[in-house]
Amino acid sequence: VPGGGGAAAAAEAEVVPTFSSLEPVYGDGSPLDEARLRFARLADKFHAVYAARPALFARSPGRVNLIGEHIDYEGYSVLPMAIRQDMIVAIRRAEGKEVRVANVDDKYPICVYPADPDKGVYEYCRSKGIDMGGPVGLDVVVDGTVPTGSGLSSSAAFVCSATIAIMGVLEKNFPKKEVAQFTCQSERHIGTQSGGMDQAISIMAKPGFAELIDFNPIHATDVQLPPGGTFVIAHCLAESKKAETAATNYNNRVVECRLAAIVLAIKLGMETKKAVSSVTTLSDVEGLCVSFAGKEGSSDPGVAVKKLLHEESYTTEEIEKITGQSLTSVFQSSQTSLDVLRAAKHFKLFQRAFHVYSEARRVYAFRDTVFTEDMLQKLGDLMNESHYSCSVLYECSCPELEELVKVCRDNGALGARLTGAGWGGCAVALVKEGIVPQFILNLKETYYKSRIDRGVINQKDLGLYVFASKPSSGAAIFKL
Ligand code: NG1
Ligand code: MG
Repeated sequence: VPGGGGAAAAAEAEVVPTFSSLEPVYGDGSPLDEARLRFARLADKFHAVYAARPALFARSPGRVNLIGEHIDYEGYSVLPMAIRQDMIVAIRRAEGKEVRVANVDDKYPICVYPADPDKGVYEYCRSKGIDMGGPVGLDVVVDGTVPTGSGLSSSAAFVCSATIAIMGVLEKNFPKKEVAQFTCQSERHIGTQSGGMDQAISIMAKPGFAELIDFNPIHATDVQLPPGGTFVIAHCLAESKKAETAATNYNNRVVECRLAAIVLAIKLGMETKKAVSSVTTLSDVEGLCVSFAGKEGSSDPGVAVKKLLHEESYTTEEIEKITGQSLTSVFQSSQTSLDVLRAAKHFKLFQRAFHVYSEARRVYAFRDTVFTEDMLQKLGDLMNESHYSCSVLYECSCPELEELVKVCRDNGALGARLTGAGWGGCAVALVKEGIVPQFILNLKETYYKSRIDRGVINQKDLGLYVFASKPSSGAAIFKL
């Protein structure tokens, strides 16, 4: 479009916004008074701990992924939306070279760390040749409302709000997509081989929209949500400890997907050495799979998976015969992958690859579902198919999530699925607007009541674990 290039380029260069009041972020129907109180409490705590006013505040939201699970790290687009629950941060530059972090909730003690000039904003600036001087000391207080270990990305809310707060103190700002990229790398320092969905949506979200997030390069496209439907988020109350279980759960799947991609590449005629050295994700071999499927009159890469991989688990020996070298040498540059190999007995290449290719297609089907009579049911069906695939092929569900998803469907949800990494955490259900209050009441009765009776959670906290959510806005800095 003539002249459109300018607007597109401007959107690409858009930096993290700075606001002088809370309205632009919290004025979207969420109670502004509550937000004001929260920020006031944060500033009070800051004053109590450091005897000073913070220089500025920052905020970044959690997210719920509507569809597209465990495919971001395979290079495929996903469809999350930001939620109201977030992390807010108060910060100022301090004397010395220490970072002190307190929480409004006294249950978290103050932590003190040396300022690390090798990570986060510093790492990014060095890669760009931007002179940052040495690391600076920081005083910080945080307040988070995203439940942890819930698949709602409390982690991205934490990493992104902290990062932009530090950017604010250092008086630096960068295009949102760059921030999304380097906050993703920052989070990998805890040892998970994460994709970039969570940081991308936390930084780039717009109120009122879900976003289709593409990778390589990161790009967000607004997606209008269906009229008449509401997404209800419900926690199954099993907490997923992602960092602790990385070698058998999350990182294990990343390794299995890479192995599936390498084996497919070799079976599709790529030279063995080249496959091992150049193929890292299933999206790398999609083109080969689609050409193969073409001969069968299909365009579905899943056809190649069905024909070329077997359903029984692969042993290390069998894969090494195909790759012509030991798996420890294939993954030698990645300690977290070597940890996976040590913990794994076998590899389910067929199931993982089939999930990834089919889930990638469901994301586009979800986005392309047109607003007709039966649209909500079609979206619900896609969510149900996604859950089945996560549960049976990707095996990232758990008994509590299975029970909760069933309870959602039994109580009228058009579709329900686990969301986020899984192995605990939340489900998301698509519910007709008119029945939302009754639906939530029913969930409380059928799923949560017995757990309150058993003391798993407190009655007064129930609102934290089951709620309807509208798409919230993305990260922002506040100079109030
Ligand atoms: P959770 O566990 O919900 O934060 C993780 C990954 C995502 C994505 C999903 C599964 C991190 C930080 N995030 O999300 O990138 O792969 O699992 O779709 O590890
Ligand atoms: Mg996370």
